[in-house]
Amino acid sequence: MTESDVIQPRTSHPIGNGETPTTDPTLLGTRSTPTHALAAVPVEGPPLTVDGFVEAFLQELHFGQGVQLDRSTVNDQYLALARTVMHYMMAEWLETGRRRRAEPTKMIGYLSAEYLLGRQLGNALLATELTEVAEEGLATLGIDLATLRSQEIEPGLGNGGLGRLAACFIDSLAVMDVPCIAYGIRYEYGIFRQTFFNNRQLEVPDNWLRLGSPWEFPHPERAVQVDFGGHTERTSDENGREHVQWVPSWNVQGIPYHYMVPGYDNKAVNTLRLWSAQATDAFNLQIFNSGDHAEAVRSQTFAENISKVLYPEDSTPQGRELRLQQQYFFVACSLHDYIEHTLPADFDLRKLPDQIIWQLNDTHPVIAIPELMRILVDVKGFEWAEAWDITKRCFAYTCHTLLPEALEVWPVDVIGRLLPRHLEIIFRINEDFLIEVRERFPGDELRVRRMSIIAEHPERAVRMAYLASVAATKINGVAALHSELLRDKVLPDFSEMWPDKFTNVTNGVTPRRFLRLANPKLSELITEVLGDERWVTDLDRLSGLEAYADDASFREKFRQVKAANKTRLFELLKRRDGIDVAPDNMLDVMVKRLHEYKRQSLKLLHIVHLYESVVSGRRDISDIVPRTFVFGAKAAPGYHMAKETIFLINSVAEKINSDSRMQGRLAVVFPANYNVTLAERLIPAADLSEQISLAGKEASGTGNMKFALNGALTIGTDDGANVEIRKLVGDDHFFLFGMSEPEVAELGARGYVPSSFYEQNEDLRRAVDLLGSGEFTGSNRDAASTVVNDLLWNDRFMALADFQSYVEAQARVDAAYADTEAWTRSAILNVARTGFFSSDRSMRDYLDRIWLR
Ligand code: 26W
Repeated sequence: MTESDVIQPRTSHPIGNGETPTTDPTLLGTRSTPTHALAAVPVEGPPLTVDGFVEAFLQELHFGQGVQLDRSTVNDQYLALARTVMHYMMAEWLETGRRRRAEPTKMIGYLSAEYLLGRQLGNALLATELTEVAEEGLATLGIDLATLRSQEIEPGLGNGGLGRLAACFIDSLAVMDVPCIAYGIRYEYGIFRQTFFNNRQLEVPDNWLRLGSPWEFPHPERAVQVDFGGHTERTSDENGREHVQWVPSWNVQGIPYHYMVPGYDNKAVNTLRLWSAQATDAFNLQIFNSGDHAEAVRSQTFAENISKVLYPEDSTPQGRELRLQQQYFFVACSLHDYIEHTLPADFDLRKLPDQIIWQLNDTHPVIAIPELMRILVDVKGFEWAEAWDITKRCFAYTCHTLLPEALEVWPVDVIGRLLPRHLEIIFRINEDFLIEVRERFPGDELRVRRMSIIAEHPERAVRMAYLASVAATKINGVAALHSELLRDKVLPDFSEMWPDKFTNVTNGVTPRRFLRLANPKLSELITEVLGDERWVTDLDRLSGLEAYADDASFREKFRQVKAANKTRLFELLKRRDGIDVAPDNMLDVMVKRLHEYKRQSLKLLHIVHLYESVVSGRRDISDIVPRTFVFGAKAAPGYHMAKETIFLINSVAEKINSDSRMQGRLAVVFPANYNVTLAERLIPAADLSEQISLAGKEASGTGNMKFALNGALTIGTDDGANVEIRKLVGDDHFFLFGMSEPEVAELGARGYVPSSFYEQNEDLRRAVDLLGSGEFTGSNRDAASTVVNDLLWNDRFMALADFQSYVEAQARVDAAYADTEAWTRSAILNVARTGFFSSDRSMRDYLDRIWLR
């Protein structure tokens, strides 16, 4: 039974017996709600002084939280502090809105199903330049700012790279004062909290709202009704023109929650608008009046399920109907919000492409394309051709993957059941498109079949990436190599047809969160030598550090910063996970989602190889350069191989860490629940960054950028943005290993046989054998067999083929690390040469290559 079956049979038209389902007056009257006759009153935040701050804070505590200082909990204080800081941002938020309404320019509508925001308080304090004032002011009350900061539960409304990228991008747009509304879903439960039990991953629901959510403003009066299900009806008008009416069978409403997205030092604050699903009153009432109270409550739950939980799948869409409901839900709310509430009432929609560009963050919001067509044709009365001409200029599409299994495909019957009108529109778009293909390539029916938006096998399904490609003005990949492969291997037919649609924008990361906030000590050092803080919004200025790489006293200071960051991390790991970390080891870090293509198992093989070489007596422990290997990774709950890999890593860690022969010179730590908050502590402390995906599989990576910017050296393949990092920092300051993408393709074509690598490489054989022997898994061989057998007999991502090269590169790392001065020099050059990876630069590229074209 699907979710929609639950209510459909009982109440076929719960909102009004086939009438146009847009009649709920509480939902639609928002345009008349504001009383524009009133004059705006100037808004000013509290004074930027310690006294002013303390007064504002106490006001919030007393009148916002309703508690006296001596009775207040840490949570009361945190909430009051958050609200206080927001008062300082508020004037700028309101002013930004006023300014934008007064001089409307083209804006960005960023559509993303995920925003992995991380904690808000630190960033808000930074944006308002209140950090010191707050620290001092709170201290006068006997409150420690750091304690309040750690009270915040981060909103984990994303899975990994794609969601974090969205958060970095909206930060940069605010910093650059570019008008943008970012739209998404206010999941009640974000990415699950990971715990370990008997070395296995357990998932705990992430109830991030449970202690209150001070950063959001709900606007129930701006609710939007979203329809689902039902059928379509056709009528002809007096001119013989056909009109289609969608008669849906159920609906929900979307309540917008507004979040401020502050800039930096520029008085601009943008808006993030996340939608929460609720049952509509009409919907509830009808069932309630029929006397079935239990059913009324049940249907309410049903509606609210839509924004209940983030799907924890990363790269492997499950094709679940609820996921499509989520996608349509937030996209329909967002388009409606913009067209009906943001544009002036008399706006001429033919000019829509001059006013907005909708950026599709992967295929998750692609249903927006037929939705805009539906609005224009069915609701606003446009002719198809004109509507299509408008729609085509309103969307741009970013692809974030190369894995075929990550490309979303929706079965035709699922879309037909949930969104019958949209399915018709998709068919019509496809029909017209295929006519175009036939005109361009007469007689090439094979090509027509290849390019069709509708796949016929294994079942009839809509290829969302193709729909996006047909409609979008621009299609971009997220790193140079990725964009090339996207053009030539994933969408070759489309790039042949429309070469100009394809472009690249290499990803970036926000220097505010990932350098200035996460690494205050390095920031201070940078500011000291560059003379000012302009680098925070102009990251190319980091090149000014080049000269200091040769300055011995600067190198010493740089090392002190790294050492202090390690201490800070180790204190956290002790407190958070009870983990003890040897203070002087090289810190070798691999943090990212657990996925076969990212090859955590390759790193595990290297660790086991080192361990084996010591316990077998082939190497003396004193010859090992002391290292602590850190893993951080969540596995999708249904991803068996990934979960088995986590189990193996934990098992290996347990064994190695308790083996006194290692003398602490070889240690493996795997703190549970890697998230943005932990990343902010881990990355600044790292010496070595592991970016070891099989070439041609990681679209870009953004963790790689964060590490380099914080002065870690990278060991990596020629994949994703690693390619660009290596070019910029130079071969001498980057440890390259592994096959290149063409070599991978060639080996694949020849026929890859992993066991032949196993047989020919003694170190590899010994490592694999030890891993499979049960040595690490309580003599239970089977416990390791899923991963080990896969490596030996399948190894889709060629870990065994790259093993030798990886081990050799790791030996170069050891040698390089032994020369402290040279290592530090390389680390400094990594910082100095990676200013390019600011997300501010990415945003400029989007503006130049996509949004303002
Ligand atoms: C469940 C369906 C699904 C499919 C794909 C969910 C999520 C995805 C994303 C495309 C996964 C993702 O986060 N991709 C990452 O995007 C980053 C930002 O561009 C890149 O840096 C990473 O290389 C890419 O894996």
